[in-house]
Amino acid sequence: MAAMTRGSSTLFRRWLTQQCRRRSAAHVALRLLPAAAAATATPQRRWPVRGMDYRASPRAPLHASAARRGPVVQFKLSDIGEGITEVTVKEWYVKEGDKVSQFDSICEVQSDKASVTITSRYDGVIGKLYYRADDVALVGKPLVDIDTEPASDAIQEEDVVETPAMAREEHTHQEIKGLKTQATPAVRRLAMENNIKLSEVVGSGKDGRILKEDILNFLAKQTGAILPPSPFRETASADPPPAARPMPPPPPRVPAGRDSVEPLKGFQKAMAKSMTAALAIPHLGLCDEVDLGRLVELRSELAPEARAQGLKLSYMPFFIKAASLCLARFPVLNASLDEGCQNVTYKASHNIGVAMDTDLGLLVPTVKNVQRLSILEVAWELNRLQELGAAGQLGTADLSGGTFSLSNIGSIGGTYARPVILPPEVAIGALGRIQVLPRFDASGQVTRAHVMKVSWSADHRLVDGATMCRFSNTWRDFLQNPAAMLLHLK
Ligand code: CAO
Repeated sequence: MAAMTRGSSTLFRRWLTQQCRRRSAAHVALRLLPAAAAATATPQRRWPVRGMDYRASPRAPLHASAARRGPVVQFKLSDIGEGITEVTVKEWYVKEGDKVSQFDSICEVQSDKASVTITSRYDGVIGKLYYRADDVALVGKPLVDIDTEPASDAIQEEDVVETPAMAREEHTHQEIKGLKTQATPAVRRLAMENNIKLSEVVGSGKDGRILKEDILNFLAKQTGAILPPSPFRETASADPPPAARPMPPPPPRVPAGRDSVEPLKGFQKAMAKSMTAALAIPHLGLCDEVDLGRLVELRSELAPEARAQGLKLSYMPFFIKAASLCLARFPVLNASLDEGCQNVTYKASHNIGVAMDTDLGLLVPTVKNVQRLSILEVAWELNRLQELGAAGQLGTADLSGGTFSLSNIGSIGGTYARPVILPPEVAIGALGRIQVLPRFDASGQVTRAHVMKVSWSADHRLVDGATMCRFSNTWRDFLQNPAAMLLHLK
């Protein structure tokens, strides 16, 4: 345990977070944290029906203390901007009768552009929840009632505070017993789910900020949790062959013998919209294969060093950096075309979108300004985006501004793909699975090669096949001889 690397601690954190999030975590807490269990295992968690005044229901005694409180504030979902008129309520962090303080997370909502945490502006007790999880909430309509404490600020008509996922670090805080305790909504939610008082946790972040790690360490100390086996340790000694990720089969959603109709929501709706727009682009396709033998060797040399720094170094950072070096030579692939096909904008930044398979569906967060980043910096950024993606916390800042995209379908197992361009970008590459295959070397001998197929799509209104092919050749050459990239790094 003492020798635990930051890498394995990241995995541990992820594992422990998942454990905490799962409904069965109530049982873990039940066994190890009796107080927490009492709160989480209460079987009466019934959601109010939309439009129904719950205080008129038999559960009204929950609010018996309301008479001693200040007025009831009706939070309305305020304008989130970007023309968003509706959002999906992904998760409630509170239930009726819960006490909340200012800046406590109320719920997570998801538009077709980003996930947003709604936080409280008042101290008080949660009254009516107007939606269930997964309902569509409308901008300008009530979201939740709060029976405020008399000292709370003046009541306003429209009073939802929304915090874009990426702005959380800077803007969220919580007052506890006169001390300013800083923590992100996700951290406070984790604490809340496990009945941990933030005031009892020592923050190891900047200015005493409480990090997720602090909560998990606190929880681990209380529960005596044992570190799960670390995949990093398992593969550390061997030369790890790149392996496809095991994916659990999706849960069956259609009851046998009956069709079911569901509205498209959130990111799925966004995918439908952007892919329909992509149909207007005449796609040019080009495929090639890359022998990644040297890169496989180089990565296995560098991975332990990266791991020691708490970083997972996959092949992606090399693919991304090589693409950026090529975009510098072929700027037309890092451009966009206006609607009337009158003007081309050549983008200064190489913001490389990475197709990511998440529980929320396909997301394409972008690694920004790759032209200025080292391979290690790209890896850090990718690790950060993957962690946010896994936690369903990618915000607008990370999901917008892409200028070129890569889709590593090979990490799941595909060989070829026909990637669809994400407008307003003009090109995308899909990377297949690295396979060990026989190939001839320069002297005609059959050798064991690490072959990856790459499939490019480009907007044929702007990019011709010859340019796409030259770009692909250059990218391939960088990856077949990764040391050559050194010459171009700043
Ligand atoms: N061939 C073989 N193995 C590969 C591989 C490939 N092309 N790409 C990655 N791997 C290996 C990695 O090296 C890693 O193995 P180790 O643990 O031994 O290092 C393992 O697969 C898992 O990698 P990863 O997926 O965690 O990390 P990554 O940086 O390679 O990829 C990401 C990140 C976000 C691209 C990937 O997780 C993902 O989501 N891929 C799916 C993309 C997708 O859905 N595309 C379709 C879009 S169109 O609908």
